Amino acid sequence: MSDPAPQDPRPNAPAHVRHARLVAWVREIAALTGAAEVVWCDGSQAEYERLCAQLVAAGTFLELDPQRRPGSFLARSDPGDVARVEDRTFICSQKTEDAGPTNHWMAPAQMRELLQTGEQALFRGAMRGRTMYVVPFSMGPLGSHIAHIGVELTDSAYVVVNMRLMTRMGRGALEVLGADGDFVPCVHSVGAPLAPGQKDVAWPCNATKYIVHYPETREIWSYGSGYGGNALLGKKCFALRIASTMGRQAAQADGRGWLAEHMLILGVTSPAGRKYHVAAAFPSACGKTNFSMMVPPPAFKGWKVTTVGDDIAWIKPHADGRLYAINPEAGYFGVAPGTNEHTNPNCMAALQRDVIFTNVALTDEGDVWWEGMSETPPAHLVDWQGRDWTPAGARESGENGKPRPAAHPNSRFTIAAANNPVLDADWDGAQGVPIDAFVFGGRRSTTVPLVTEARNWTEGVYMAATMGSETTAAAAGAQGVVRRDPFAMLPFMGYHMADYFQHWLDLGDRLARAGATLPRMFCVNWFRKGADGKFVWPGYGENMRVLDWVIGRIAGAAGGAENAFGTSPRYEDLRWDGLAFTREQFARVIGIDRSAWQQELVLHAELFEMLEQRLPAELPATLARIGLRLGA
Ligand code: SAT
Ligand code: MN
Repeated sequence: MSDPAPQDPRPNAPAHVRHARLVAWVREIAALTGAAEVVWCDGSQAEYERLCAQLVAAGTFLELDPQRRPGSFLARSDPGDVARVEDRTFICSQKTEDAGPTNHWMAPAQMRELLQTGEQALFRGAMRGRTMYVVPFSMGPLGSHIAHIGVELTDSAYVVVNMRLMTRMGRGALEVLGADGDFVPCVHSVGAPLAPGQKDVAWPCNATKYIVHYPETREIWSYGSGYGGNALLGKKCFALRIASTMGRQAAQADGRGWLAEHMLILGVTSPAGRKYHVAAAFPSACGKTNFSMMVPPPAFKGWKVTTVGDDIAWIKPHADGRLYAINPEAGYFGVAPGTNEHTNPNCMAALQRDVIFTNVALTDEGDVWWEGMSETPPAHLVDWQGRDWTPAGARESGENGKPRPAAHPNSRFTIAAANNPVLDADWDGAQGVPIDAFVFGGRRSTTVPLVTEARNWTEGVYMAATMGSETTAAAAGAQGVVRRDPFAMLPFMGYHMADYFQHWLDLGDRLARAGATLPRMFCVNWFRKGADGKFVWPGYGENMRVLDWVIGRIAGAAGGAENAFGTSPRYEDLRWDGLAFTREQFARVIGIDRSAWQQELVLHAELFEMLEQRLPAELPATLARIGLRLGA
């Protein structure tokens, strides 16, 4: 007689879980990771409050003063776990060429050995002494034909409460899944098992980190980090890396497919009540949240900007031939530093209650502060690492002539979309909203003009594909370095970047041939600097002037002048009422410096060379045309 199977200490799935495959997978991962307990999350408010209280008791959360910031908490991460880790992010397609030269790749079998199957596999026993939470979630409105379901298994209660704000999480998602629906399995461990009696730390994590995607089998495995996009697996891992591959694969079935993009979606309504929808791609920490919640300046009385999404868009062609977008998320994980009553008053209002802050500073009154929240910092703070902080001390201990920041530059807030005072009425609609324009923007202190419209879809794809941006604190590594960031998707592409360009070109081509009106394409840059090192363009609410021109172009009402790359406004083509901005200043944000652009085109060519094997011929052809027009 063989030994009886060891008693499974973990309770069974609750009665309402009807999905046998899901239950079997949960058991399998619980066994692999050695989790002490399995908890199925229902997504209720009571559950959220219970977990927050538990995080307070564990020292992960500090409750903020309920008079000043009700329902809100501050978490301080491990100092080594503060941003996405791009060099630890892998696309494990069967063939290395399918991941392409912009991604890190490892053979799936080798990665599985490392993570799951090998004797020393990282996930083996990774959750010992911890609870494994089962977190079912919907990316997109529950039941929308554009939405998809995921289930994250995680040993971090911090992740669970963030997922509750960021996604449609819990019973509703399970109901959509039914008895045999498809879901993307997401396994997450902070990689810090606890021995019996071992005391936990406030922010468990592991120096070894792996953020792993298997695009063919649509699986996500994340190890070692508890932070943001590394750990909230619905966000970059699913909604961008896996979803981008799903959208392209769908093209093989229906000839069109769909797009998963690093884009905000906003509605803009004119005083006459005409509403337009704009989807805009910017790299991380380049102002997507601010743009999506923008308050038009007083001169634009009667104009309204409303938020559909602040970070990610899933975009599908509709029966009417137009592209419709949903926001797959249900909350915002935004950058705190720089957010204030001027840069984003709507966000400041949204942050008044029910917020999870991570790595911002704590005031003596039990509230939060970050660089840029007010001009003068409070006289005393506790910084993001829990140390005393004063302005004088910060100056002394600073680096490169800059005071030591009280909040980490990539400190974040997590809020439900429902907190947003300018949430778009259609943000949760199953059909999505029809897109009138795509905007692509990078952070460039030189070279790229304030705004340029592409003359056609191919030129728009070219603009997006060759976009460059200076790196920010959203990812670990050097900051302020210009790199090519095609479509702001460089860190988020699930397959070969050149195949992605082809997917965009094909989609436009098919829709145009079916007689559809395609969205117009624009390239913007809010970040040109003057000789004094200061931004020339005032940005924020004043970006309404650019948005107004974009809408004017769609409506056929706004003028412009052609340059080598497309059409840009002349001074007289923008509205200037209520803003003192001279022709000279305008020339500095719109001008095209021929030699800087000749340099820029060399960088475009370098990108194309890297992607050469699969690069659509239209792109180098467009490059050559621009070179000619520029007189290169
Ligand atoms: O950490 S996240 O990836 O969620 C934020 C960002 O980089 O955009
Ligand atoms: Mn982002």
